[in-house]
Amino acid sequence: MQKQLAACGVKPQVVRDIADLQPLLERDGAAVIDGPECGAEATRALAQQIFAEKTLAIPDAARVFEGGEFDHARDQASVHTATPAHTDGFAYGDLYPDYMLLSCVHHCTKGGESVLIDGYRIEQYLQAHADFSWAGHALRDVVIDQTEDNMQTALSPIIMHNGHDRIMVRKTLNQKPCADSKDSERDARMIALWCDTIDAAYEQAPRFKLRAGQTLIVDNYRLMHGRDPYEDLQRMLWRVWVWTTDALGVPDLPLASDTRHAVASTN
Ligand SMILES: O=C(O)CCC(=O)C(=O)O
Ligand SMILES: [Fe+2]
Repeated sequence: MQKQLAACGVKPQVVRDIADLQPLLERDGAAVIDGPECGAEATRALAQQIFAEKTLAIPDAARVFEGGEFDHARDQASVHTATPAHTDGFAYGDLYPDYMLLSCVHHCTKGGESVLIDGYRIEQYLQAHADFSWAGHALRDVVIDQTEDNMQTALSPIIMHNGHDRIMVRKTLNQKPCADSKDSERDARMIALWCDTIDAAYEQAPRFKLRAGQTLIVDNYRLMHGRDPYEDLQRMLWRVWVWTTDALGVPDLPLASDTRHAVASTN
């Protein structure tokens, strides 16, 4: 099973031509483009070019250094520890963005490598496992509480269907059984298996360094991303979230590429 776990890590291919991205996004769930400018507006423009008529929303970019500049959970980010694999934008509840871009303005020479984990393969791994199969099969059925503190409510299964062709997986900071769960111990075990398997896959996954001038494009419905610790505080990226026609929906809220507008009281 170790081999199957290692196979959950994704090392994206690097290309120079926008036209090469779409097939790679479909195959691997991610790709890196080298060449286009990496500023805030340039990265939004790149996203618009990639997703073209499928684009529904591309909010302003967010500066990323030690967590997103305006993320509410930024106090939990540290350059000294790894950022574990996660889904972006879950503060928007079930309407999290289906794609995200990270464009690197300044990379660090030591550490800071990126990691991508394929959520579809994590599900398959759990389903195929003699002891964990029950959890692998429960992921699409059991409604849990995936609400980030003070943010948009999300009472939904860890793995969902978007209603047309896309499967959505999610790893948030604080997935827990619903208050009215019929078997909260079982639900907690399922959640722990999901999170622990992702963390174990993270340990074994291939690393890649996002270098200045490179932009990573991630299918945020399929892959979870994280990065290793680093020291150089000048490391800086722009993050751009994208909602396309493949998304479950676009939040009826002001949007940004961070969580500043996802606070529940704005409902
Ligand atoms: O620092 C990184 O490479 C990724 C940070 C991250 O997870 C994000 O900005 O969404
Ligand atoms: Fe992230």
